[in-house]
Amino acid sequence: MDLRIREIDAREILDCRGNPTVQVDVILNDGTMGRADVPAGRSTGANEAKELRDGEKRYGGMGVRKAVANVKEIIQPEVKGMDASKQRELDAALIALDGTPDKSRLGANAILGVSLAAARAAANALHMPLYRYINVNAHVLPVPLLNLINGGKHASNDLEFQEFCIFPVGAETFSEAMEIAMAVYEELRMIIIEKYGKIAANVGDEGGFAPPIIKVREAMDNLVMAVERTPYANKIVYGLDCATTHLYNPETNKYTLEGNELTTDELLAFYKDLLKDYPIVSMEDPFSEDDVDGFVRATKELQIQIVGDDFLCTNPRLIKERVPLGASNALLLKVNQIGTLSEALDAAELAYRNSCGVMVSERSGETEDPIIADLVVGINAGQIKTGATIRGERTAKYNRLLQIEQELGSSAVYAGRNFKIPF
Ligand code: 2PG
Ligand code: MG
Repeated sequence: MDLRIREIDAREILDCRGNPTVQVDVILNDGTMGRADVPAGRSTGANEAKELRDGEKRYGGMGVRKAVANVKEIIQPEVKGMDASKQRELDAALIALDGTPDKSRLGANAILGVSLAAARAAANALHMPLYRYINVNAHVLPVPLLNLINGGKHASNDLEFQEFCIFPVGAETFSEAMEIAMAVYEELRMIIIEKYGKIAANVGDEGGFAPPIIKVREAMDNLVMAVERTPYANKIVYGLDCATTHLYNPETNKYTLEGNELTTDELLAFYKDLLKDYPIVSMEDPFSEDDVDGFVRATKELQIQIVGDDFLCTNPRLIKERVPLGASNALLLKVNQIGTLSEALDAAELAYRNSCGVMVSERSGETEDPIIADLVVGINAGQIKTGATIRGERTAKYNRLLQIEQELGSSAVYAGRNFKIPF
C-alpha cells in the first residue's frame, strides 16, 4: 500500500441549485481514488473562508474554472508525493500555499475539495469507511434535524426565519427517526395543501415546504399540527434557524421581523414568548453574526441550545474568542466555512472542550456527496442538519447514515434526547 498522492484531478460540476461547484479526485500511488464535492452556502457569514468564483459571463459569474485550475496547476504539483493519511500535514501545506487568512487566493472551494478527497482516498486505500478512518470510536448516530418549513434566503416566500425543524429525539434508533420524520412530512404536506392550496406544497432550497406564510407563529402552528396528527408527538421537539444576520440592519441596529423593526431586547422578548408556547429546544443564529451581546443574553436567558452558525463560522479563532464569554453553547459545523478537514475537526474539538454541542450541517447548495454523514458519525456529534428528505442531495446523507447504522450494528447509539452530549 502506498498512500502517497500521485495525481489530483478536478472538474466543475453542479450543485443542487444548478450553480457550479468543485469536484476533486485524489489518486494515490497504489491507484486508489478518493473523490469529494464542495458545497456552497447562500446565507453566508462574513467570516467564512472565501470560495473562488470566476466572475465571468458564464453561469452568471458563478463558474469555478479558476478554482479547478488552481487544484490542478498550483495545488497538485505542491502536494504530489505527500502521504494522504497525514491529514494535518497536507492541510497545513494547503493553508501555507494559499497564504491568506481566508483562503481567498486559491479559493476555499479548491482547498477543501483536495482536503476531503485526500481523506477519502486514504480511507479507501485502508479499506475503512470514512467515519471509522476519522475515529475508531465512532458510534453515535445523530438526531436528524428535519428542516420542514423553509423561509429566509432559501425560499421564495416572505417568512423571515430560515428554518423550522423537528428533532425526533424520542426515537429509539436513527432509522426510526427517519420514519417519524417522513410521517410528519406527509402530514405537513396535507395541511399545507388544505390551507394554502396545491401550489403551496412546492419546496424550498433544502426540501422543506415554503408556503406563503409571513409569521413565525403560523409556521410553528402548522408544524405542531402536523406532528400532532402523527402518533409520534411525544417523540418530537423543535428547533429554528433564525438566520438573523440577514434580518439585521447595521444602520438602525435593529432586526426586521414581520413588518416591525426590533431591538435586541425586543427580539429576545419575542423569543421568550415563543418558548412559552412551543417546545423549541434549539435556536441557531438568534442574533446577527457580530451581536456578541445578543448571543450572550440568548444563551443565558433562553436556557436552550443556542447554535452559532454565522456567529462562529466553524472557525477555531472565533470559537476561542466567543464561546468562553457564554455566547452560544453549540457549534454549527460546516466544513466549507473553514476550508480544511483538520481545521473543522479542531473546531469540533474546541467546541467539546468548551462543553458545547456540535451540529454538523450541510449547505443550502449541496451535491449528492454524503461526506457529512461520515463526518457526523466520525466525531460522535449527536446532531445533523441536512435539510428535508425529498431532494436527492438530502436523501444522499440520510441514506448514508442508514448504511452506517446498519454497519455499526449493536455498537450504534442514537443520540436521541442526549443530542448535545451523546455519551
Ligand atoms: C444555514 C445554512 C444551511 P446556507 O444557514 O444554516 O442550512 O444555509 O448554506 O445557505 O448558509
Ligand atoms: Mg444557519
